[in-house]
Formats: sequence, structure tokens, C-alpha cells
Amino acid sequence: MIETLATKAYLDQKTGTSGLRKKTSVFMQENYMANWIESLFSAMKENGIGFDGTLVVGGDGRYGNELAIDLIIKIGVARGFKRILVGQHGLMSTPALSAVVRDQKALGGIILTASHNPGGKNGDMGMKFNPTNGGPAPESFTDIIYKHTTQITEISMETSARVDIHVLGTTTIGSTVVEVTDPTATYAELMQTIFDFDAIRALAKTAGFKFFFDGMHGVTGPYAQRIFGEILGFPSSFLLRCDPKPDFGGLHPDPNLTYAKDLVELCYADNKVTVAAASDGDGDRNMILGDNFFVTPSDSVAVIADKHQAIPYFKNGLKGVARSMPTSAALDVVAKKLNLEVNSTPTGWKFFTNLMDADRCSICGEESFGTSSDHIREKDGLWAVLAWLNIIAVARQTDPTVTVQTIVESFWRENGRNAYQRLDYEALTTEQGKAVMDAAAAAEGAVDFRYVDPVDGSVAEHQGIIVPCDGGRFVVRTSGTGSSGATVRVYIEKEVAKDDADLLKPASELLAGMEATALAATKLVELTGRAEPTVRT
Ligand code: VG1
Ligand code: CO
Repeated sequence: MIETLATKAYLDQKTGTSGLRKKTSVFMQENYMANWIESLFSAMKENGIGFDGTLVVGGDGRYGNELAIDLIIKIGVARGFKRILVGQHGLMSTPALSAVVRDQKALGGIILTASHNPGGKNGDMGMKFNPTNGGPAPESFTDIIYKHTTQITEISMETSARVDIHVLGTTTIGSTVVEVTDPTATYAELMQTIFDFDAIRALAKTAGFKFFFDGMHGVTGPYAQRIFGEILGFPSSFLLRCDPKPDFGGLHPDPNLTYAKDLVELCYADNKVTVAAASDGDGDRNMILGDNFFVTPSDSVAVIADKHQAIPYFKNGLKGVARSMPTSAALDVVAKKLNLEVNSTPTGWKFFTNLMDADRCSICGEESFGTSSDHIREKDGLWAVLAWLNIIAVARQTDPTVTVQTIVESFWRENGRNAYQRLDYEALTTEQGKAVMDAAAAAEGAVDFRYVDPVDGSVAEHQGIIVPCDGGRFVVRTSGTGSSGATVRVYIEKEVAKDDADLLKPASELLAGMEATALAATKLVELTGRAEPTVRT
């Protein structure tokens, strides 16, 4: 029976960089999730998307996801969706959901995740909508959702709807078919059409080749076991923390030098690791490491673009490349060499998808461990790992001594290097965040980054402060994905010429002087009382 319940609007359901993200306790307030879901469906109706098609649903498995899926089914059936496709156990990585939405020509999909933010009762939750192109909804659409969240007075639900999302199969409720599907199938097939799996399989068999993957108890575990383990033949004992947990085992599922510490230590001890990689809670981020070596995400996307010919999907060349503004200009160097269009966009994946839909971008990346291509419309953690394995596999066919480190260092020797560091100051007060931004804006030569979308002319203002410094630059911006207070990010970058004697020095050494200048100019220590950043990458 469809019941209509009265509800009260919440006024804080505005979408940030990547969906609605809040503390789990906020989501657990009465009707908080149901209000947003009903408002999303009202926005789909208002926008002409309607319900006569498929809605894909999945998440990173964090606490609260099952409750959200139950509500999506109940409210979705009341709206009369033709089909609701749910990942088994409620799981589906962000890139896999993007792939499934595109493959099924769905109306859209809902991803239940707060990405790399911790989960559990005391952690975060999130909800995000991706329309039919499989990419994050543009602001013009999320503004309509937000409008409905502020005006909502009632919610309609098919309260009797019950679906066991742990069991594969279909259930018909009213006019809706709810289908529980294997969340890895479409994605695993897609990856095999992109990469040279035979070459990677041969690599897996090479004596002494050690590949470690850390799933951080997020959603990529089952994908890693299927693709790296079953299909490619890497030993499953090297697939670490590949069982998804509702609280990520108490970890912060963010693949960087601070939060993926165990994996980093493995690579910096005498373990003869050849390649190591990690992904975040929802599977869209990646970190690439070699033996005693860390690849900055800015270098990673540039190397993948430079060596794209090794990857079968790119055999006809690249249409263009793009990076977020705070990402280093290493990719621009490659674009120049290959004579490609390169765009520098604001932070957040939604700015890349417009370029991709217009066939102007094949590979793109962000300094925040996000890399992907136009095979989907999200960043893709395992795609990046497979790209590296593919590049190494092909390079080793002619030179068996190639490693992650030799690839990156020869890239620098050929193209020069953009030495790079990012400092994050998490959990500041909103006032402290604002004060730092004001100080940055007042620094000499500061520019407030404004983006005009080259495809549709839409404008995004105040996307970060760029300050020239010591022949390079630093950038300061506040995070749009935090769930409370403010997080300030400082990005420092300087070019090192290919014949410079300092070329291979650690970035921290190369940028120490600039870091001091950036901290002084933004008055960071004085305004926040923080002697050290929370995270340094
Ligand atoms: C961060 C990153 C940004 C990324 C976003 C979503 O945003 O800096 O590059 O696109 O997270 O990633 P912010 O606004 O906190 O700096 V994910 O893996 O959370 O979807
Ligand atoms: Co993520």
C-alpha cells in the first residue's frame, strides 16, 4: 500500500563538491534520508527525466547504506520506476555505477557514499545522484533537488516493499521490478575491453613480480579479487583488506601517505614490492607506489597520458586531456608535446564530464588521487591501477628492468618535473578557514580562480586562490566535501628543469622554502594554531 507521510523540511541538504555528505548522525534524523530521496525524485520529474526506465542503486557498504536502499526502493516504487537495479549487498563502486548507468542506458543512479571519509555511527554518510551520462549531476540539477528539500511537506512510500539485497534475483512490487545484480560483472567486462589483459597476465606470472593492493575495507575489495585475483592471476594473499566493512575497520579509507600507512610502510621496507596500490571507500581514488617510491597523482595522470599508446582503448590517440586547477602542470607538458587540447578546471569531477561528452577529453586527473578516462564519467581507482600495470607490462616486453620509479624518473628526464606537495589542515573552524582564505587573497599577485566552461559557457567563481611564489605557485582552497567545520588545502608546485642537478631530490626538500613562504603569506600557523598539517602528500 502506498502511504503518504507528513514531513518537515531540513534546510541543510545542499550538495557539495560531490553529493550530500554529512555526519551519519545527521542522516539518521527523522526522515532526513527520505526527504532527500523524495526531493531527488521530484527534481527528476521536474527536469523531465521521469521514472519510465531504470534507476541504479549502490554504495560503498558503509553504515546506513542498507537503510538508505530500503527507503529508495519504498519511495521509488511509489513513484513508479520501471526498474530499480541494486548491487548485491548494496555494494557498487562509484566508477562501476557510472559504467552500469551508461551500459543500461538508465535514467540515472544513486551512489551511497561519503567516499574517503570514515564511516560507521560516528563517521560520515553521503548520497549522490548521477544522471544518464553516468557522471555527477551538474549544479543546475542539484540546485533543483535542493529547492525541493527546502519545500518538502510529504513523502509517499510503498511501505510493504521488502527486498533482500543480499540475494541475487528479481522481485516485482507494484509496477516496479527490483533486480539485485552482481556489482562487479559489467565493470570487470568493461576493463577487459580497455586494457591489454594478456600482457598483464604475463606480468603476473613473471618471477619475483610483487603486486600489492589495499582495498582499505572499502568497496573495491570484491572488484580487486575478481579482476586482479581471478581474471589476471595475481596471488590473492597480496590483496589486502579486500573485505568491505560498514566502518572500514575503523580506518580512514583514503589512499594517501598518511591514511594508507600500512601499505606505504610495506613499500618502504625491504620487501621488493614491484607495484603497490590502494583505493578509497567508494573506489574512485587510487594511490600508486613502487619499491621505495611514491607517484604523485599529478605525475601519474601525466605518465598515463604520455604512455597512452600501450593501452588498447587509446589506440586511435587522445581527444584531449584535462586536470583540475590545483593539479600540477605535468599533464600540460605532455599535452603540448602531443599537440592536444588541455583544460584546467575547478576541483570536482563534474567539470570534466562536460568536456568528455563533447569529445574533447580522453584522460583527466586531479591531484587528490583521482584519475580516469572517458570510458565512464567518474574517476576510477582500479582503472588507474590497471593503466599502470598495462604500461609496465608493455614496457617490460622490451626492457625487463623497468619499474614504477624508472618510468617516472625517465619521464622527468625527458619532460622536466613539476615538484609538488599538498598540505591539508582538517577540522578547522569555519571562521579559521575563512580567515586563511582572506589572508591568501590579500597576498601579492593573488588571483581568484574563475572557470568558464568551454563547452556550455557556464561560470564557476571562487574556485581557489593562486599565488605566484619563487618561480612556481601555491594554491589555497577550502574543501567542499567535509562534513563539518572547514578543511583548508595548500598546494605547492614548482618546475624543475630536466637537466637540473636537483631533478631527483625529494619534493619536500625542493619545496621547503616555498612552503615557508606559503604558510607565512596565509598566516596559517598564526590563524589556526596548527604547527603541522593533518595530512601531507
Ligand atoms: C576532494 C578533492 C577533489 C575530489 C573530491 C571528491 O574535494 O580535493 O579533487 O574531486 O574530494 O572526491 P574537496 O572539495 O574536499 O577538496 V571523492 O573520492 O570524495 O568522490
Ligand atoms: Co571517492
